[in-house]
Amino acid sequence: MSGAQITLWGAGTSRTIRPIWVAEELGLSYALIPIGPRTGETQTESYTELNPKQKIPFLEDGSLQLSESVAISRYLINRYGTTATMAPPASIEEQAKEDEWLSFIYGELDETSLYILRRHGALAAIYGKAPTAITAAKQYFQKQVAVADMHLQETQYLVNNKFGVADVFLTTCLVWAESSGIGLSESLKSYLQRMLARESYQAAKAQNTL
Ligand SMILES: N[C@@H](CCC(=O)N[C@@H](CS)C(=O)NCC(=O)O)C(=O)O
Repeated sequence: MSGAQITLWGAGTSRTIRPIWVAEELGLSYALIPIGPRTGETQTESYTELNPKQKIPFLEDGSLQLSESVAISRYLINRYGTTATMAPPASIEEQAKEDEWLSFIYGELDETSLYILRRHGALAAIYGKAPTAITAAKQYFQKQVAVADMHLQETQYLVNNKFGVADVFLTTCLVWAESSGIGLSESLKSYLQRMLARESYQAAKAQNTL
């Protein structure tokens, strides 16, 4: 979309789709610069000046420059969210439960399980082969995700029974898990179906291509 003051950098990964999905849920106008990982595009001088981490996703909104999929997604909701779209947590308790789920999903599912699988599976040429780490990471994912599975037996969404940023993160991890050959329970599959059927997810998926 043109004329937007929000610029999102990065496409093609489970992490880049998160802020794109949130922007779509919020109905925001944004410009997407679809640079990809390991294409050299995160290593250029101009991008490194913006984000010395040389990673995607990255956001510019006016004078604000922000990295990290969690921080960007939350920022968009805090700044632009409404009760009609995705509202910021309504109480300290709701914020605390969202923090709990997000920390768990990002720490245990994304970084400790799925990213280890990726580093030592698809990216083994860069990070080294480690078959034991792969097996352990798959088992670890299954054990950890069971907690979300149990919780979702009682509620449609992770926090306060309404769609929120924790659902964006869990969904993207479940898609990533399935594409890494990790089988999901029937109940997680049906949660995933519901999330993937959201119009904004479909719009984000179409945008998140290189
Ligand atoms: N903690 C970061 C991780 C970002 C990250 O590692 N992104 C990868 C792609 S998923 C990347 O940019 N890699 C850079 C490269 O390999 O060129 C976040 O959640 O945003």
